Formats: sequence, structure tokens, C-alpha cells
Amino acid sequence: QPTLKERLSELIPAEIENVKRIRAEHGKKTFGPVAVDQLYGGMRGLPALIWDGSVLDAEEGIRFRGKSIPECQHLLPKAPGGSEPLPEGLFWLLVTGEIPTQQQVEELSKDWAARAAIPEFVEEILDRCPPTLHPMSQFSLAVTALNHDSAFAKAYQDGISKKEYWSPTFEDCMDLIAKLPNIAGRIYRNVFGQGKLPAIDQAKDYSHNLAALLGFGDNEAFVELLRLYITIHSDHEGGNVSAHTGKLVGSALSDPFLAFGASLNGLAGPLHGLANQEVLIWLRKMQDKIGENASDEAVKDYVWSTLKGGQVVPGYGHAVLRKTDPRYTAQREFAMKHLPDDPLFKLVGQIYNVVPDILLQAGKAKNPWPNVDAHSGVLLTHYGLTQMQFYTVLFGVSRAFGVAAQLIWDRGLGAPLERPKSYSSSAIEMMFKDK
Ligand code: CMX
Repeated sequence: QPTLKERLSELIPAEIENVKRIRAEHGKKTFGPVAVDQLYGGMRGLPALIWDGSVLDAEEGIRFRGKSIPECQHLLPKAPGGSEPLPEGLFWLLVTGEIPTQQQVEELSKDWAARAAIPEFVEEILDRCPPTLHPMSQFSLAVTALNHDSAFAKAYQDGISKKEYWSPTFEDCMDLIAKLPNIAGRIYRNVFGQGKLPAIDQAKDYSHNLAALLGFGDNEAFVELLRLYITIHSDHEGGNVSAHTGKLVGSALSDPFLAFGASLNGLAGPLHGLANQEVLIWLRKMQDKIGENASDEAVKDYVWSTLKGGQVVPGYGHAVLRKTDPRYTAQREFAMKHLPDDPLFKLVGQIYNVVPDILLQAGKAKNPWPNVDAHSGVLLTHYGLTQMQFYTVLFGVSRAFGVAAQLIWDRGLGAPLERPKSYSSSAIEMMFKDK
């Protein structure tokens, strides 16, 4: 059975021809006008990027290479005794569009375990960070510093041909994903004082090793949660801040460590990945104010007070989605199976029953339904990972899978430098002066 790299080396030439054909047949066609509002309005709906790993439908949610989350849960290989998909298999799917065999997934687990060590100087950088520096800033520092050993940067300096870019990019992407657990684990233990890091177990899968580095290796349910968590957070098509940033920075031929470091800085924003931290802070504040087992009325008043204070309800709304996020639903199903009586899970369910109506009444949010971040923190808290400042780091570990898959393809297909056109407001006025 071919390795992932062998399979890619077969797929890339065929896809180069495919893209040539698409461009020859359709390259000069246009779809849809550009409205001035889109320039001022965060480019919502503006067709601008090619992204092959996943597509987001506003009503249905995400599909990874055409497969919904329940289909991925069904089709992708599992760990012995487990029922959630192994993220190794999801990565294979994102990169190739194919479902890997159990053996191919096991090989990937071994490959990543073998690449997992981080350079000593990166350990030192992390050890010197004050614990008050946000875990996401530490994460981004460490990932950026991995560029020291980038195979792509070295190959570029050595004069590699453009046709070969994808190969060292692939190696960097594999190293990047493989090293993230050691970085995340070190940050967690440094910041929250949780003892010494264990060694990577070469015989275990990625999620197991990540859980062990965080101190939860003995908790099989938590390991299963991480398998699901990484799978569903991996990719959300190309226009979201972290994915697009990675692609943009990669287009300058910055190596995958530099590109993904930039992704992480975008993920660290409260309207994007940091929302999972914000949700838990908000829930805890709500409990402090109105107590546990509060009435629907009390929850409603609290939600209104958030809105009236000029703040967003974290975990609700989305720039593209217009229905409940299937990533929320997948986590809810996990909770129903593993922690149905958890009080915080019950509060999340109660909030689901009151927030959409309130957001509709408030009349601003285009999507009143919950997104992925409304649920993730509750699951992590249940198993004892209560430090919410750390939650976005786990989102970041997962997001590397989607960004890396696209970086490999961008270099494989020779994607050009991104350079869209910007306009000043006076130029817009001039353009429509007499129209
Ligand atoms: N609570 C209160 N107001 C909200 C809201 C929410 N959850 N969601 C949207 N709105 C408001 C917007 O702030 C905006 O207000 P203004 O007109 O005053 O600027 C208005 O409704 C219209 O916004 P929109 O078109 O519906 O949403 P956007 O595409 O601009 O923004 C998002 C999308 C996610 C940033 C927004 O819904 C939000 O801030 N949600 C809360 C934060 C959150 O959960 N982010 C995580 C998203 C998932 C992820 O990336 O991880």
C-alpha cells in the first residue's frame, strides 16, 4: 500500500492537468458581480480562493472532500476499541480525497510519532515565556521558530526547481503536525503547572499522545473526544481567517511554519478561534450571576444583558453558516453519549433553547444558531481540562491539518502569490460618479 507521499506524487501530475483543462475551458468565464458593500463588508460571499479540502454549505455545514461529519465518523479508520475517526485518516482524506486503509493510518501515526520531538531551543523559548503570556501567543512563537529547520526554506535557498516545491513542503507539513502535541503539551504544563512531559509513545496514535502530553493519557473517553475534536476542527473551507491567512502567507513562499504561525495569530482572535475560550468565560460568569439550575427567564435576562452591553454572544452566529453548525451537533451527540448529566452540558442545551430567539428579536445577527465554539469547552471541562485560556490551542492543533493539506496542494499546483486589488473610498466614489 502506498504511503501518503507516494500517493500524492501520483495525484499531483493528474491534478495539474485537470486544473489546466478547467482553466482552458472556463478560465475567462465570470460568476456574479462584485458589490461595493462586499469591499466594505469583510468580503462576505466574494469568490476569491481555491480550496480543495473542504466546502462549507450555508445550510448543511462542512463537508471534507465531499463527506459530511457523520460520513467521516462512519468511514474513517478508528483506533482499536474506539468509535471516533482517527485524525490521521482525516488528514489522508483532506490531502488525497480518498479514504485510507487501517494500515495507512497506522503508518501515519508512526510517522508523526517519529517526527514529534521539538528542537531544544524551541523548548527553551517556551520555558522562558511568562505564564501570563497567552497560550496562543506562545503557540505561535514556537511554531514560527520551527522555521529554523524548514526543509522548504533550505531547499529554496539551495535553488530547488518550482516543480519540486511540493516535496519539501510535504515534509514540513508532516513535521509541523507531528510537533504540535509536544508544543501544546509543554505550554499547558508550563502555564498551568501540571508536572513533567511524558515521552511520545511510538506505538500510539496522535490523539492518544496529545492527551498523554496534557496529562489525560489514561482517560480513554478524553482520547476519543480529542479524535473527534481534531477531526471536526481541522478545516472549514478557505475563507475563514486562519485558513486564508495560512494560504496567503504560504503564497509568498514563506515555509509552512511561518504560514501556519500566521494562521494561529488569526485563530487567536475572539471572533474566530478564541470564541471557545470566550464561551466558557461567559458561561462561568452567567453561573456566578444567576446560579446553577437557573430558570429560562434568568438565562434570557443574562443573554439580553450581554447584548445590551454591546457584546456578542460567544459561540453563536457565523459568517457563512445559516443553520446549527454540524460540528456543534457532533459534539452534542458525544456529550449525550458520554456525559448526559453534566450540569454545564445541560446549561449549554438550555442556552440553545433561548439564544436563537433572542438573537432573532435583536435583529442583527444573520445566523442566530450556535457554531462549533458553543460546545467544545464544555466537553473539555468535563474531563478536567478546565483552563479555558488553553482551548484555542487545541483548535490550533486541529486547524493545522486543513491548512497543511492546502499548502501542500498550493505548492504542488504552483499557486501564485496572492495579490488582490484594493481601492480607496475616493476611488469608489469616482468610479460611480455619474452612474
Ligand atoms: N451576538 C451578538 N451579535 C451578533 C452575533 C452574536 N453571536 N453574531 C452576529 N452579531 C451581530 C454582528 O456583530 C453584527 O453587528 P453590527 O452590524 O453591529 O456590526 C451583525 O450581527 C451582523 O453580523 P453577521 O453578518 O450576522 O455576522 P458576521 O459575518 O459579521 O460575523 C461572527 C460572524 C462569527 C464574527 C459573529 O456571528 C460573532 O461575532 N459571533 C460571536 C463570536 C463567535 O462565536 N465566533 C466564532 C465563530 C466560529 C469560529 O470561527 O470559530
